Amino acid sequence: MTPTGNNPALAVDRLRSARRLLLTCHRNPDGDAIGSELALAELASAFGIETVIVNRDPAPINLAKLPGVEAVVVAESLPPDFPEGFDLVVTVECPELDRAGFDGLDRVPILNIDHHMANPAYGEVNYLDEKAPAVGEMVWSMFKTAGVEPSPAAAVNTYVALTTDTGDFRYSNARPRAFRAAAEMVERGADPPTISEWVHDGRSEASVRLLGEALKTLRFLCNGRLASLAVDEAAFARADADSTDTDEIINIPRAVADVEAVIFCKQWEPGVVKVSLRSRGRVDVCVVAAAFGGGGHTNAAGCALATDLETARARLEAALSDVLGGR
Ligand SMILES: [Mn+2]
Repeated sequence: MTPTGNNPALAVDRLRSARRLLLTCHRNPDGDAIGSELALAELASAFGIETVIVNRDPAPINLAKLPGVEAVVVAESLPPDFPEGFDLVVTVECPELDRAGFDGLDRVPILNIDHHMANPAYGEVNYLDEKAPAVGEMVWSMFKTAGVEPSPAAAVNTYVALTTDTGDFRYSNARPRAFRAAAEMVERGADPPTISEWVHDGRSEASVRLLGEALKTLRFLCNGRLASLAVDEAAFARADADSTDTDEIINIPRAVADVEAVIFCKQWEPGVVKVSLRSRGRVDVCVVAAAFGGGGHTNAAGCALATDLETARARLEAALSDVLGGR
């Protein structure tokens, strides 16, 4: 039987028995993915386990100051000594294994750590907790379960995970559990003003130029309850931007009064449109993302469509309009 549950002891026990570990996360990593990876690498190291962190895509520039981030390898393929050089793969934030962007990860036993809805428990061991505010908070629990004192760096990295995934404690996952973990992280060395400055005031120039491109495409539907943005390859080129520069843009229309949901369609390579969805309150964008083969959370989800930008945008607008009850 596959051990599965929201039980950090399962994950700690499996991790402890590893000798050399490959750690990875979903493509286009965010603060929760990177912060969780770095903290997990520290926990593994406390167990005497050598860890290699390999991600398919670079982290956004606003995460560049995370302690230990220089150890993260960004590569298009797995290391040359994979699989024989490794006895465990840990995936964080991967609701499906292929979200990591590497083929053949399952040639090594997998420990799957995630808080997305509908993760199918593809690992040998699965530590899954849909109610966790961030995977970083789950990793924090692993330290406590293991009896390993987290360093200030681990406190910083898990706090970054928590603050980014809760939208600075503004989203619906900002429950007492998130604040309890945050208090412990702050007690052990995470400094909220410093981290807020990294996360919000560390943007690239290109991301601001791309915001300008995106805002030119902004339209409101459903009597102002739905907002939609789209950036194509030409817009990325004009802004001299890449996939790491898109992160905060969706939050601008999300902050408009009456807006309940936002669609942001991004095309930085031909034939594939990446879609981010955000909502406020009761609108469940995860259901919409899932209808297009994606997933996520109630208020933040995403999917990818193999089509052109305007077709993808129109399909998502139609789907969200249905959810919101008409254009
Ligand atoms: Mn997360």
